[in-house]
Amino acid sequence: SKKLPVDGKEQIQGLSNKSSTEYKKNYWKPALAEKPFVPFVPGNDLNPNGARHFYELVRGRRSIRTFNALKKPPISTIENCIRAAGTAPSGAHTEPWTFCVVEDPSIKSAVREIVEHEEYINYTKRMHAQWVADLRPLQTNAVKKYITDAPYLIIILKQTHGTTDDGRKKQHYYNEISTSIATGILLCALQAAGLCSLVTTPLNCGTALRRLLNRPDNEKLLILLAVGYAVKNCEVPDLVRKPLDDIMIKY
Ligand code: IYR
Repeated sequence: SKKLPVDGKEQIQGLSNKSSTEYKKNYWKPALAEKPFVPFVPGNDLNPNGARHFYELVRGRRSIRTFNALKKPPISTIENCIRAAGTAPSGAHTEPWTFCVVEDPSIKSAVREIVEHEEYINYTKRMHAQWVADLRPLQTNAVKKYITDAPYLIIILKQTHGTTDDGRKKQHYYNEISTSIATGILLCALQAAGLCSLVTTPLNCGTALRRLLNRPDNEKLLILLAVGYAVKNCEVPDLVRKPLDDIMIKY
């Protein structure tokens, strides 16, 4: 149904006695290698308590805003959590994510400066009064001490496109959904490792953070995660989660 580009017609001259389906198959090369399937190896098929244990683990996750600046988890733990995130499913297996792990204090300070500058404008001008009111129970504001206190920042970028091995533009389908799923897995892995996190989506900071981190412009800021341990007397909002009956509908 799709027309071949003009230069594509030239490339398939030699195939002109074959069917048009055959032309297209030869012109529209997939970004992934076309290889024979391999046997599926089931991961964890005999664990009747697995889901309950997993729920017990993840229900303890809370976003915290006061990090212990003196207690730093090993980088190997962060690496394993990001390995876990990298197992996420993605559109056409494009793996359209980049996880920038920042521990350098001077880069953290620069991130904080960018975010606090924009958040001040967000809170005072860009966000609707209703939005600001809705955040009051969470006691957030434009001061972002957690950015310099947290031992690690994981700045998660979605790649809007990539490059194939032979130098063509590679489409990254559903890059935002794919990267968000990977982030969900990352949050679970951090929880499993006993670490605390804060998910933030700094409004209007994308370009400045991308430039600070020297990333190309096909990579767009999705989420800034602060990661580490809570301070000793850390407090969190008294939130209640929806019960199962409110989130699950059986048919
Ligand atoms: N990005 C701002 C505001 C903010 C927005 C939402 I929605 C939150 O759940 C929390 C904060 C900030 O980080 O303060």
